[in-house]
This record gives sequence, C-alpha cells and structure tokens, in this order.
Amino acid sequence: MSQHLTTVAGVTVDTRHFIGGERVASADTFTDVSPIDGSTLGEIARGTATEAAAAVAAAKAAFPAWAATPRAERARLLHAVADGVEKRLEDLAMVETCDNGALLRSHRRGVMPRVAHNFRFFADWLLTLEHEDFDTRGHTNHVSWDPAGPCVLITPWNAPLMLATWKVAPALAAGNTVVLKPAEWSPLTASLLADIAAEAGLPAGVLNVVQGYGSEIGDALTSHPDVRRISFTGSVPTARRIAASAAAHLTPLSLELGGKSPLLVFADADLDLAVDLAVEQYDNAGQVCLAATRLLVEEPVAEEFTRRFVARVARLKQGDPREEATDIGPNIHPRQLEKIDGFVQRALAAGARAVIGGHRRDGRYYAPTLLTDVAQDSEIVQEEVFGPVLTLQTFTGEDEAVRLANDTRFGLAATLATGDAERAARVSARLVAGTVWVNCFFVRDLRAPFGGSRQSGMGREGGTWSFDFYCDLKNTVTAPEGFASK
Ligand code: TXE
Repeated sequence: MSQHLTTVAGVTVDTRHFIGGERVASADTFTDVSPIDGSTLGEIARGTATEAAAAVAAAKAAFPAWAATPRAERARLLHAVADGVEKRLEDLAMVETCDNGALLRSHRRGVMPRVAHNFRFFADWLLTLEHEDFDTRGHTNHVSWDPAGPCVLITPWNAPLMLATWKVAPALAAGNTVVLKPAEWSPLTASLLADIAAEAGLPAGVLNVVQGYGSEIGDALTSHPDVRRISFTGSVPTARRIAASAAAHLTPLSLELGGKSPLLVFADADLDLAVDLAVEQYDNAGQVCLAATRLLVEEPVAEEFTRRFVARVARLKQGDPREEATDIGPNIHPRQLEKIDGFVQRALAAGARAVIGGHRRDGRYYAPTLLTDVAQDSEIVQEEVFGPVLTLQTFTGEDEAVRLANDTRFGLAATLATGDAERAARVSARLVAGTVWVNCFFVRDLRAPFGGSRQSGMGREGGTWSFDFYCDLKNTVTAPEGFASK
C-alpha cells in the first residue's frame, strides 16, 4: 500500500488533497487520531498556502464549463453522487465513527442517508428555481440565478460529512465550483466524498478537497481574490478571523456558529416527554451546535423533572460508539476534554452543584453532567461547552422563562415543552432563535431556513436560502422595443 493511502476498519482512504481531479501530496503531514482509542488513523496531507492557491485555481478553471452545464445535467450528476454515497454508506458510516467518535448506529441509520438526501434535495430544488419575468411599463425584467464562482467551504468535526454536504450540495447545484476544507480532527470522509464524486463523473476541478490545520491553510483560502463565497460552520473566534480575512475582498460569508440554546419546560408539559428531550441533549457526547444545554424548568415541576431525568440518565450506556447498545461515545480529542472539564471545574468552584457527573471517565469520555445552582451571568450558563454538560435553572412564569432564554449572546435554537398550544405560540414569538422546536427536537427539513441569530451566525441554509447565498441574482431589463433597429 502506498504511503498516501491508509486503511480504516478495512476501508482505504487517500490521505492527500484532491485538486483538479488529481491526488496531490504536501511536503508535510499531520497525524489523524481516533477518539475511540487514540489509535493513529493516518498521516494526512498538511496543506499550506501553496495547495490552497492550487485548489482555488482548479476551481476557477473548472467554473465556466460547470456553470454552463445545463441544470438537468448538473442535477443528474448530483443524483449520481447521492447514489455513490448510498452505495458506500457502510464505509462512510464506519470511517466517520472511527474518525469523530459519534455513534455508528446514528451514522448508519440517520446521518449518511441524510448525506445522500442533501445531494438529491438540492439537485431537485435546482430544477424548480424559476427565472422570474415581469413587466415595467413595457420593459421586461428577467431575474436569473447566476452561479457565483469558486466557493470555499470550511467545516467542523462534530458532524463532518453531514455539515459539509449541506454546503457542497447547494453550492454545486447552483453551478459553482468548490474547495472544501474539512476539520483536521475528522478529515477522512471528505476524502471519500472526493472519490465518490469522481466516480459519479463530476468533472475535474468542480469539487476540490484540501486538508490541513485551519491556522495554516485557512487564511490563504478565505483571503483569496478569486473566491466568490465562503461558508463556514464552527466556532465564533474562528468566524471572526475568517470575517477579517474575507474583508480583504468583501467576499460574502455564511456563518453557522455555536449556541447555548435553552430547553424550556413549563409546568403544563408532558414531563416524560420533557425528560426525553433533555436526555437527547447528550447526543454526540454533547458536541452539537443546536444542543439545548440550558434546561429552564418551571418551579413547581423542577424537583420531579430532575428526579426523572437523573433516573433516565443512569440508564444511558457510555462506551465504544461502534457498539449498537452505546448511547454516548467519546469526545473528539483530549484537548476538547480538557476544555469541557475546565468549564465544569470552574463552575463547581464558583458554587455550582453537580447533580450527576462533573468529572471525566476513563479514556476519552466525559460523564453526562447536570449542574444546578448556577448564576445566569456565569461562564457555564453563557459559554458553549460542546460536551455532555447541561445546566438547570428554574423559572416562574413566561416572562422570566423568556428573559432567561434570550439572555446570552447566541440565538441558534430553542426547544419548548408545554401542553398549551397558545403558550407555545406566544413564547416562540418572543424567543431569539433561528429554530424553535415545540415538544420535539432536531427535526430538520431542508426546505426550511436554518441558521442562527446574534453570534450564532449570519445567513440561513436550506432550500431557497442556500441558492440565494450561492447565486448572484441578476435582473436583466429589456426595452419595450426589444431588438428592433431604428
Ligand atoms: O473549531 P474551529 P474548533 C465550537 C465548540 C468547540 C469550539 C472549538 O464550542 O468547542 O468551537 O472547536 C477551521 N481560517 N464549535 O477549534 O476552529 C478548522 O480547521 C480558516 C461549534 O475545532 O472553529 C475547521 O475546519 N479556517 C461548531 C473549522 O475551521 C479555520 C462546530 C472549525 O474549527 C481557521 C465546531 C482559520 N484561521 C466547533 N482556523 C458548530 N457550530 O457546530 C480554524 N479553521
């Protein structure tokens, strides 16, 4: 086996960049490690400004032909990519689990089928985009969705292929070419996607994948004058750096950032449902931007809610994410564990009480944690932990619930548990959040807008909103006389 290939759970993955349809090595590599057991998964090409420039050049060269490809043909090719994802679903699910530690059963049954769906959805949506025509005093306005050009897509490690394809699929459908930079903690499935796209017949240079540390290759991508769109999912500090870098050429940005979302449990809620919703927040070991990590529970039911919640969490099985029975896997990286524990220990030192958890477990696991006695303005209530750590505060009445819910710098999502439809409507209208779920969680339809308010992001993804972002809308106005010569 060549030094540029690695084998993960029997699946061969090319560890080089994918630029202009070719595999390209870097002078240096970095080690990709599994969160499950710390084993080395591969030596990955460590991209620099040189590979960034080459990838953007490849995307630029491929752009005119791809943009001019008839929509029906672009859609056909994206469906072929979806077919390829479905064909390799087991490989993708297993490699993703080894790489980022999220549950294999979720990758198999939920995530990877959704990855295929992302391509099918945007391929089909492309065919419904209308070129609008209307009349102004005899002049014809013709509004068209023009592809923007090369797009840089930078993605995180918590749901690597899922979040990448929310961007790749609409960007390609719209007629753009792409440079995808996956997170250095989970680089593998992006490389498999490059293989799948090539096998599906996507022309060289339409989808490029570069690997490496964001701090080393990021700036060369985001400050590049030929890049027409940047879409990023990740942390707020990195978003600030990217925004500053993109300012050089005023490159339009879409940002999907973190959150500190609330789950509001009203006294009239079905308490078992509310507990289920709360327990779900430990999914992916708490490494979910949408996670409702602040439990806000109405005073009269707080004690009973806590009792049932603790009993439910005691039944969760933490361990190897490849095993079917596992509910909570490891956290992504020792550095992330230190960060999580730092938040928890500082909260405890400030007077918080750990109802459950509050400590690390063997290896790379963090015990599911619930903290009470936390102040609204404390770090643990205000900052995103990105681990299995929830806080619980109580409230009395809707006004206080809404005040606490809205009192952070984020605005990604909110979840309500209530038995009263009118209350749900009233409270939802007052919440600052891109998505509000009522008596449910994590239901996501690609036709709906998705994104965050305040520091949770900029712009929305999904359906029309994705095409709005990835297209240059143009209005062509033609005189009443048309083309008659005078
Ligand atoms: O994210 P980064 P990190 C939050 C979460 C987590 C924290 C830190 O709170 O604990 O962020 O995670 C690339 N130019 N979220 O440090 O740095 C990087 O290589 C261009 C929430 O891993 O934001 C990776 O591909 N790119 C979140 C991507 O940015 C740069 C998901 C994300 O990494 C770059 C992940 C630069 N200068 C973390 N520096 C969510 N919203 O779901 C880094 N990158």
